[in-house]
Amino acid sequence: MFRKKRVLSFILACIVLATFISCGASKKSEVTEEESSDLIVVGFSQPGAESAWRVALTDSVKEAFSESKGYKLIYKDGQSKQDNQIRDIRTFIQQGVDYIILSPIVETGWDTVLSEAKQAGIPVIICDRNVNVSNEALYTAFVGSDFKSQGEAAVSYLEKMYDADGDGVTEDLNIVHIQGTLESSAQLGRSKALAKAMEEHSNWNIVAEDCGEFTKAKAREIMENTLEEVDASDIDVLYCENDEEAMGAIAALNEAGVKYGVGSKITVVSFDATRNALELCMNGQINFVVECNPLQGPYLYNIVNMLNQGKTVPKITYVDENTFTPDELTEDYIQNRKY
Ligand code: GYE
Repeated sequence: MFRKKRVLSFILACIVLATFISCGASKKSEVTEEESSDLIVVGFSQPGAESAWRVALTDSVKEAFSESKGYKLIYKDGQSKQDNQIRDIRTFIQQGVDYIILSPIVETGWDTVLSEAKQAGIPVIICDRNVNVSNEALYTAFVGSDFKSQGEAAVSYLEKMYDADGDGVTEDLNIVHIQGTLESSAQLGRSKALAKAMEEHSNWNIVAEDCGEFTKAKAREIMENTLEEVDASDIDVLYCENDEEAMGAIAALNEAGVKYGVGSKITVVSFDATRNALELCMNGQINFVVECNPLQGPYLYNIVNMLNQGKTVPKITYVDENTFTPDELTEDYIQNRKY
């Protein structure tokens, strides 16, 4: 009887202890996730996963803020909606993260949520695309690309290519323009450069213009529709605002049996310089690719690290970027590329 009682109280004690441990454990994991631990917590809000480029950006940021370096990264995908990104930032604020990294889907509409982060004392670093806010003090720093320069690089390639005698007067050009997500910095900058060139060259014409959302599927659809309305033999240039769009448009041209690229009438230009697009460029299917560097993790890491040490950080950091023509590319280079 006595033994039975002792066994019973031992079992009871075990249950109490197990409950205590499990409660403690779940509480602890909540705290490490949301508030404190030795790790510095960074919330990263991405607009989506629409392109290989964006996947490369996500991987680069995850790699930079690893636990082995003392960071905990909380990653959120906004599923291509600004409202979701705003909700994700509010969640980060509630969780009391130490830093927020925001890659904004579009430029405007961030004032309120950025003010909330500022009030909570959480530094926000904008990455990839930029924001257009009433007060620049709403964010700490920007790391990303100069999209207008990227557009200008594409335009100046076209200007040189179609001005064989170098007198500044180019041939007449009919351009198909497939835009990226409207109102995103990447679209605005790349479109702005083309629009400026249109003003300068009265013989440049846009024969079709539509938004491909930076996706292959949408761009393919746009190109298919364009080929129904415009005679392929009238098209000189295909200006795609990212590689996915170039690949989608090329798929439509292939399907329709239309020739393009080096040695053909249609010149294709694209932005990003992902491995697949560079492969197409090396084979002459894309004439010119403007690089957009998604390997921004190390740049962001430096900024956060400096802030941790109480140092002042530069307000704007542009990442290193390049341009490519087929003759500059080798299989080795492409295969060793990170994205
Ligand atoms: O060009 C495109 C991506 O914002 C720079 O977004 C980025 C753009 C990039 O989906 O592929």
